[in-house]
Amino acid sequence: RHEGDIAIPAAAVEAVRRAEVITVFTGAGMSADSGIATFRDTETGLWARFDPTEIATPAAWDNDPGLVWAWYQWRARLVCDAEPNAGHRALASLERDRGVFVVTQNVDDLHERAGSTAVSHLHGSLFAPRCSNCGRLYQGTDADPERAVQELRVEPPSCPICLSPVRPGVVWFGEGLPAGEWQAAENAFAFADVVLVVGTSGVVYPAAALPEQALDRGVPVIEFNPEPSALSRFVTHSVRASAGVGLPALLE
Ligand code: BJW
Ligand code: ZN
Repeated sequence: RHEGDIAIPAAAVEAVRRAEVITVFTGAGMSADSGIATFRDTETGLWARFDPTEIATPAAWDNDPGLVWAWYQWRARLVCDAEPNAGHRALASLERDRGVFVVTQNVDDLHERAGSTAVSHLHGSLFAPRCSNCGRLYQGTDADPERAVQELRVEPPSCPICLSPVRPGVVWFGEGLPAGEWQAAENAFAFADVVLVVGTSGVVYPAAALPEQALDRGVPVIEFNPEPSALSRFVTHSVRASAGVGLPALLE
């Protein structure tokens, strides 16, 4: 085997080969091999300046919208400058060959840029800001990522209809998940014959309940994560590999 001799359990390979419906659940670790930092192990760069689990909250937005807006602008810029990795590409080619549904907690667009088309974004998107008051999607182009990188605060743009500040189109703690995306995810898990869990700590609910429900139905769940996660004790197979190595090894 190539890909650095990652050992994929034969039963896992067989479960994927036999499955009619394949559902994939991804978290921040999916994009780590693209150079995008994860949430809960962030020692480096600008991430060290803010705790993402504190800034990704409605309270942070209420207290300091300029800081929160700049932070998301900065992250959007990092994603634009990044490329999908071999793991994203393996999932896209699996969709072309076999069909697969990706349920992602990620707010980046790397699955789509790798070629996946069936993707549900449970926690929203960096690229769909909307009015904080009336909810209207913001189409403006006055985003100035360079400024966000240089300055700590950038005044968010105003809604052209109600003049309220435009907010990032992501789901913060205490907020509900987008209903349509959640419904699609529940269906994808309800019909799955096999589930791949990639690069998530499995601590954020209700998302983390989806693989648990599949396990309760007796569906094999295969985890790809270089470190143990909250889900590791329950999954059927744990592959201790990064997404960019483990997924191509599974699907080669
Ligand atoms: C690699 C790798 C490599 C590294 N390859 N892997 C039940 C019990 C307790 C609390 C709750 C509950 N139900 C709901 C809650 C509250 C809350 C919650 O879950 N809290 C817990 C933390 C305790 N949930 C919510 O508030 C949710 N809403 C909700 O429940 O609404 C209903 C409601 C409303 C009102 C009142 C009550 C209920 C909303 C959750 C929104 C989460 N939002 C964020 C931010 C999004 C915007 C942004 O990006 O800024 O979503 S938080 C953050 O965590 C982000 C992520 O999507 C999410 C999950 O993180 P993820 O992806 O798992 O990343 P990490 O960093 O944690 O893990 C990375 C993993 O990758 C690690 O395991 C690494 O080892 C691994 N890795 N390199 C593969 N190369
Ligand atoms: Zn508005």
